[in-house]
Amino acid sequence: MGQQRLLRRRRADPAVTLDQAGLALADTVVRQGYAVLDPRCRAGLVDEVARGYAEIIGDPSATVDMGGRIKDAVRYVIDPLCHVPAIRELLTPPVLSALDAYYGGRWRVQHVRMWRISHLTEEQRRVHHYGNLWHCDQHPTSTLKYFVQLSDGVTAEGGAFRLHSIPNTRRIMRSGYLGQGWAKGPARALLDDPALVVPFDAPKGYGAFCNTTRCLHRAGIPPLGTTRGMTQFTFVPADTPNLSGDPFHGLKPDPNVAEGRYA
Ligand SMILES: O=C(O)CCC(=O)C(=O)O
Repeated sequence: MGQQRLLRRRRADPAVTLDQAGLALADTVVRQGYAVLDPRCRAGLVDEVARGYAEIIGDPSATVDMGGRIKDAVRYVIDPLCHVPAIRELLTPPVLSALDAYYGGRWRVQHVRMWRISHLTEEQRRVHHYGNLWHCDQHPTSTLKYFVQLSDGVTAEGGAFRLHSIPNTRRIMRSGYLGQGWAKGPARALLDDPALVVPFDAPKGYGAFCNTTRCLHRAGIPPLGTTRGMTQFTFVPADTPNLSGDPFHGLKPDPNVAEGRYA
């Protein structure tokens, strides 16, 4: 069965009780492919997570540089749940409700990542380093990612993660987008058209759901002398609801965050 059909069936027959706010957010994600939200974290949580990130990202024993060409252009934390346990709490009730509504109550966390990207010169940014070129991920279309901003002062012109809605992605795909870093015709201008691009320039601690398989997206380039941090939760459908009450139950560190792998 196709992934979109599977999700439609599950949403029509949810395995858990859903709330209106979750349904509204999930509906936006279904139609647009993304939704930006204030996850209403408890007081102090965002600072605690940001502090944890700042401490661990400089620790060579807990991180791995994974840039294909310039190794330290992107640095991942090897086991973010272990090093910054407070990130568990970023899956707040509004986030969980949206996931339940999107997956009809049957989903699981596939992996959790945390990374830092660095500045690239004009010359360097023409080729792939860390998702800096417009692309769609190659995951099943039922995969959903939840990004949480870890840096202050992220701007649309600067290092913001940015995306196109599903309808605009379709339009760009049909007007000359040929692949990562490769577009001709109208698509070239549409890709970076500020009227279409959705920048994730929300404050630290805010979240963005994005279906990165169905939405074109790319990392912005942090200004010279700055970096930008992000944490990301990846969700996939599950056969049954998670009754343990712990979305991270049994989750192992992501094997693709390692020397020589491609995250
Ligand atoms: O904005 C970023 O840090 C890169 C995100 C990205 O391109 C991806 O997750 O595929």
